[in-house]
Amino acid sequence: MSERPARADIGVVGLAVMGRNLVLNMADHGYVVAVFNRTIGKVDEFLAGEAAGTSVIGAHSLAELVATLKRPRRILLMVKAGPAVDTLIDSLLPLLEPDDIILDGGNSLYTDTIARAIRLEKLGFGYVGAGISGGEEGARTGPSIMPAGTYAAWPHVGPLLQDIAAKVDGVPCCDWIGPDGAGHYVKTIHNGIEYGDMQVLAEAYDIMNRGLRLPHGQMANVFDSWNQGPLDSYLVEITANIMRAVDTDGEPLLERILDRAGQKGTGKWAVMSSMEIGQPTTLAAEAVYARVVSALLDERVATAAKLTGPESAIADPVDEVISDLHDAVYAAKIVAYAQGYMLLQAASEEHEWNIDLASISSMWRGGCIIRSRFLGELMDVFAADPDLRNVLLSDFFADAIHKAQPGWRRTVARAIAAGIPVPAYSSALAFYDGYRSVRVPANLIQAQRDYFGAHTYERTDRPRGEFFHTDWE
Ligand code: NBP
Repeated sequence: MSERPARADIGVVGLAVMGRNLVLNMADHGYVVAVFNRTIGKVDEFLAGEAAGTSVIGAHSLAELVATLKRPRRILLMVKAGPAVDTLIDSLLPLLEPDDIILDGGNSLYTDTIARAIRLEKLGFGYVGAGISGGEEGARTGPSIMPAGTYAAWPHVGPLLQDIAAKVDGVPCCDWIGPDGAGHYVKTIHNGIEYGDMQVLAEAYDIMNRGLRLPHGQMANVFDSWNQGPLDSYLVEITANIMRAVDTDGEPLLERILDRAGQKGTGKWAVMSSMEIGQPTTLAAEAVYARVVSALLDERVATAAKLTGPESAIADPVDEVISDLHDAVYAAKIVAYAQGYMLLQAASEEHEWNIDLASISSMWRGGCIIRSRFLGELMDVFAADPDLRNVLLSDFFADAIHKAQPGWRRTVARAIAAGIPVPAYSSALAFYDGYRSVRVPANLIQAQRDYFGAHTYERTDRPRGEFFHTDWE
């Protein structure tokens, strides 16, 4: 391919599922996109296939890609997160000029993005770490995009990103989030919440399937009915569809799928960050651990023959169990978001990102995997009170969780009695009960720590900050 005039609006590097679909989305919106992929054959395949007849321009080298770009050059990396991003940055920098902008749309670890943004800004380039959610379909038709980094780059990349993003009530699910790694951090927390949402629905399926022995069509109807109310969301919608899907012999496909959940690490990153920052993101953690337990498939099968428990049957009337289950799902979901937003707030303060939670909620209303009616309500709550310290303290969600509480508790009790694990519902409830407790048994923990390690303790009858030690022996 010979050198071409600089007429491309943006360059995209990486033509796997996300890159290809984002490029087609950009082309649909009238942008001229130049593309490059490490395995060059994929460039030609793409141009001859899905991109045939579009304005997409192929490049067989990074130099050729750069030569096609209008200034300031904008290059979106859509490659596997990790060293590939640094390799590409190192290869691109000698080809670029100050004020050119590199965007990383992959699932990069936010601390990597912080380091890259600092490095590139020092060299005079713009760097944008943009979390993108919505999977293959979202990339093609409109994802949720969470960009952050060099603010001076925003006027050059914002209109394009907002054009290709999903829209809810005409508002793009994409807005500027803040400095350096804030966008990738927000995407990480999005994924932590997504893990929780998925686990909450998986537990509902387990209770209906193993506890109530409901046929799959009936379970699909339950999810459909939930999708008409406060649980209205993409994940509930696709769960109903999954319940209805059948294999070639007409039997439910779901039961043929190995119960061994995969993970690519973003849920784990959310939980690791919660540990580092000191926020109780317990539901996401339980969701990650539930996947880890699921992956111990061979061990579980061997253990099942040895360790006994109750018959996993729930004898209560089906309507009552389903109604309570709805409330457990709703309450656990509220806790999942409350915890996710607590972590966002704490990280925002620690990194001085100044993250706007109403804006984040707005961006998550469409395009992404956790899109839902619920996020519109969260947006309203934070728009009404930007200083709200916790989702649970808003009148709307406090009222909702109070109403859901009896059914939530009955669901946890039923599941425990039937030996069906409900780590999401029960850890959410444990958090709720702990978070609303004036006194928790940490006084004993402090006494034990002082006993064996002379770690000292504060007293209830003395000012905070005064420390005491007892000679316990
Ligand atoms: P993958 O994450 O599977 O990455 C494949 C792409 O990375 C290919 O273009 C590959 O080139 C390129 N690549 C690799 Br691998 N190593 C490279 C290197 N050293 N130098 C240059 N290119 C390299 O693609 P994806 O699923 O489209 O995801 C792209 C990014 O978006 C990832 O960070 C992912 O985590 C994120 N993301 C994915 C989804 C999703 O639903 N899949 C959703 C949201 C975000 P090759 O063709 O030569 O191997």
